[in-house]
This record gives sequence, C-alpha cells and structure tokens, in this order.
Amino acid sequence: MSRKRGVFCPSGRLSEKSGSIHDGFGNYTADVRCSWLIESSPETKIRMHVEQFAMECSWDHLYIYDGDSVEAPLLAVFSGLMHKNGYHIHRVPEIIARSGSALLYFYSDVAYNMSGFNITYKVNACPSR
Ligand SMILES: [Ca+2]
Repeated sequence: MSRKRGVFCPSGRLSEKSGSIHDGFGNYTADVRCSWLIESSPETKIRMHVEQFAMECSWDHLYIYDGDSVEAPLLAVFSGLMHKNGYHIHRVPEIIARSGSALLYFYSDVAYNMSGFNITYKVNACPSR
C-alpha cells in the first residue's frame, strides 16, 4: 500500500529534552484524532512554540493539556490560520506546561483539510520569543 498524501498521523510519546511535533507530511487527513505526549520529570517546564499552523477554522482543532490526559488543565485550543509560508499573525503565544508533561490532541472533522501544524518544544529552556 502506498502512503497517500496526508494519511500519516504519527501519534506517540516524546521523552527527549527538545523536539517537534507535526501532523505528518502534506495536508492532514479529514476525520483523524491523534495525540502526542511529551514526558519530562515533575516540576519541569515544557515550553512549546507554534512554528507552522494552518487548520480549517472552527472545525479542526489542536488542544494542549498541562498533564498526561485530557482530564488535565487545558492550556490552549488552536484552530484556523496562524503560520503558513510567509503569513503569520502578529503574535503567537508561547505555551508553557508546568506539570512535567504535556498532551497534544489533534482533531479534524469529516470534511476539508489543510497543511496542519508544526510545534517545537524544549524542556527547562529560557523563553526564546
Ligand atoms: Ca476539517
């Protein structure tokens, strides 16, 4: 079976001190739910930056929780267009999880897709933007 554009959705766990999370290559697929867990030690800060972000506004979302489940406090919900090619909104907030882990949950509805997202993170780094 050949890999279709956008079908790849690599849910997983990340335990490195820095890295990036993205929805896969090309456009994401309609009707997907993916989750990624960044795991660090308790009391560490995980700083996340939005590098690329383009999703169908108000239908496809990325949720970021300060913890290891969707029961944890919700830090951010993103949708729509923030960063794509030369376009970017005036200011994209830095997201900081303080619990030692962060859960990213990506949801897309049954119709229409866009290029998706790329978020980088660092554990216990200084603010960079
Ligand atoms: Ca959609």
